[in-house]
Amino acid sequence: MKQSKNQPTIEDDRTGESVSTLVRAIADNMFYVQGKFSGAATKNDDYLAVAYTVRDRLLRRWIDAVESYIKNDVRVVCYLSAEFLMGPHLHNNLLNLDLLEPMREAVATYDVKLEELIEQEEEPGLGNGGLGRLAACYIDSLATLQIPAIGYGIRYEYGIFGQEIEDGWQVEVTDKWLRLGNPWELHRPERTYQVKYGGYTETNPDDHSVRWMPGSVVMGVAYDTPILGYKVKSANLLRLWSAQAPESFDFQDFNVGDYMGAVQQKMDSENITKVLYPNDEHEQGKRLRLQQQYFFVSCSLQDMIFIQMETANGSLDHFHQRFAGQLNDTHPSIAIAELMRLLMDEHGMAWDQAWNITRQTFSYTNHTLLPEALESWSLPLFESVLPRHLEIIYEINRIFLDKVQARFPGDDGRIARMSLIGEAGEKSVRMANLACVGSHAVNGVAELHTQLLTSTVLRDFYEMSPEKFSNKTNGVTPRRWMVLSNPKLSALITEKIGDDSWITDLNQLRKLENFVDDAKFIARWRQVKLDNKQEQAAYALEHGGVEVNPESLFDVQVKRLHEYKRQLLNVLHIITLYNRIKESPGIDIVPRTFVFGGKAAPSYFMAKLIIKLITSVADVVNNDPDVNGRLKVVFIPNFNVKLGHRVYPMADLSEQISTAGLEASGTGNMKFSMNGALTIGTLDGANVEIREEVGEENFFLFGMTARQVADLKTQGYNPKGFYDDNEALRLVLDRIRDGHFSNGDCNLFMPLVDELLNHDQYLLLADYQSYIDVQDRVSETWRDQDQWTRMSILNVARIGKFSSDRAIEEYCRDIWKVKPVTVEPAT
Ligand code: 26Q
Repeated sequence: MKQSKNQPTIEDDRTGESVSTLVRAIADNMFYVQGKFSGAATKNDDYLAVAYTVRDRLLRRWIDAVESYIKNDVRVVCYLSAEFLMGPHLHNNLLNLDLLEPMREAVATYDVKLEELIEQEEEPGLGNGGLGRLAACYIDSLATLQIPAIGYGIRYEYGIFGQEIEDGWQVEVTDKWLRLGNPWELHRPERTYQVKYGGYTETNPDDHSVRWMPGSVVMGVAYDTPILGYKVKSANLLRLWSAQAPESFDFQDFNVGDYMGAVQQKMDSENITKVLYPNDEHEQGKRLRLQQQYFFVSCSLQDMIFIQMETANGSLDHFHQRFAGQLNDTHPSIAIAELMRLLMDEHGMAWDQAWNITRQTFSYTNHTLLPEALESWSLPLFESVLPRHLEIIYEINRIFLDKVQARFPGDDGRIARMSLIGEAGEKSVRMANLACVGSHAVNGVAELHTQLLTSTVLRDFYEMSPEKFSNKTNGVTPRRWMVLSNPKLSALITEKIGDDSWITDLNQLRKLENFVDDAKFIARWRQVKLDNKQEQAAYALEHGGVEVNPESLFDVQVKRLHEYKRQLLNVLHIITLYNRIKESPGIDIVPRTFVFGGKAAPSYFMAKLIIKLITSVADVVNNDPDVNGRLKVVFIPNFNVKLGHRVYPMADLSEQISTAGLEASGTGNMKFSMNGALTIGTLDGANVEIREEVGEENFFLFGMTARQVADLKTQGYNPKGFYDDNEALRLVLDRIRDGHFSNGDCNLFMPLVDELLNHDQYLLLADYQSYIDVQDRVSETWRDQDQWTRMSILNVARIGKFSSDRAIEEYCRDIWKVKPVTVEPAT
């Protein structure tokens, strides 16, 4: 950073913040926080100085908000989630503070481009994908809607791994996101709690109270990140817990004489928050994962109890009126047993009162349908980590099963299915059952998902208490996923609608329908998309060495790699087109650029092999002279929030092609649509509702329905039959098997071909022809650019429902029973 010329020109009349104060503040932070003169600063120093300048401005609002919440004695939403995939903060905070332009000018006086500083920020990858990103969108909407809320989670030292591609294979590198410092968080050593593990319990024979004698203790310390709403005075809190060894605790109480053992224990305890588990479906229970879950839940509940005691004269009687605790999947569901334990064992409350408070506090969101993905813990493992909680769970179970027995006498099958303890095979603790029993509300994340939940995996619980169940279709924040990542489209929308109120009232996008036949508007809309594509084409060339044609149809699939998401079906289509070209090189074909992105869980062999197939097909297709650039295949390494900002705005076609009935909701589908991409998709998850909203004529539907999938499976599915009967499909699979994409190596992709021909669990072959037919219709539609653009405009105009603001309003109204609180700036 050079010396500032310090010649500010504008005074920002909206915020009252002048450019000259910003310039001054940046210099102060550079000197007093970084300990540098601007002349000696690195780019990261520049970024940090600006970030601290922004943080100072958010702290003010944050303090005002906290004061105002305490004064108003309001109910606070506590969103408990093992993952928060926040994405970079700087750009978002500048947008929310309405400081983008003044800051751009301020850093320009130092000869620095704001975009470079925004790019410099390394994102906190504290989540795997959909579920973690949903938590981040919800935190954004809670703040914007001025709902008092705390996001409670884990401050992983290493977030989701970085993905590199070597020789076409995924290689994982550790994500040391804290390496260069994190200016957005505040360390709160005064907010530290003890978390116990293992050991045994003792019951006092006189009063039956229970004492837990732990085998080890870990300290949890809070790190707070203020979360601003969009152009509002309030701010909320993301409080993440980091594990610390207790100071010399081990020496005195447990390990007298065993110095090495004590040091080992210290290292073990600090391991608890070391790393995020990189799989996005439940993997057979690992001890450390259970320790992580319990760790952040215990810290969070102790924190809530502390807050309540402070503000309610030491009484916990109204705890549930003070807090609404949302369980983001079963990962935090041990909270139900932990709150019982804290209220009874540590605060002397009787069972019935503690149970009433617990049930009225919690509600549970389910994010999956795969029965094998429902979380359960082996009983011996669970008991060795949480012996007291197991006792409490047994007691909850005993009382609960008595009720089931009374409602459905003699229905032993039902009782076995609903038990919190699984008895089939190895005994286990079933977390979804615990979450249902211990919550007053349970929800799915899309209409279809909720229907399937209540009719399959949670059916017994639904029949027992139907009033608890509801649907809350997911949503995403238009601040990050439109305004911040697609400024050109946003500016055009604001100009047409007449103001920017759509940013917090997304249904106003409907007004765009008035211009859908306006030729000038259509041309401008198309030009915005083309500009976005051009920018990304330049980026792809620079970073991936691939030359792509911005005029081609950008066909994009970005999401975690999973067989059920069917990236492989997309590849089958690419090879089908390739085969058509090889068959007759002169064929008239719509030029397409296929873009893939997504990480595979490191232990998921098939998913990694699919990545290798994509990159191998890319090598062949991109370099074949017959293809002559008409098809391009690009795999973007390390897809994350930051890359999402680039990818969604450039897409023409959004691939949402999971086997019907398996994708709970999807949220990428919403981001694409908001940015004017058309969807090719199955009737799965939120696709169903997106199609309903945008109109079936503006959505490319293909494939079997969830019902047809279930029926075909019960009839007995024979994938070979589809192979035998379909020549084009046969040619595609033969080309893969014969080593066409692996330099003649016939073994490399054999596991994929074998799976498709012999099992095809996700019914790719059954949906193949329908997919190809609709892809052909996509190409035909593309040839009429005006028609395509009209469909694109209508997608955006009708996507309002999928704002996370709508989703959060529904949670507030139906589940949390909370209302906004307007924050008055303190005087
Ligand atoms: C559990 C136990 C042990 C290790 C890992 C896990 C684990 C971690 C992450 C299990 C599941 C996840 C993440 C699941 C997820 O992201 N689900 C997605 O949630 C989105 C938001 O609701 C939906 O849109 C997607 O459809 C759903 O797949």
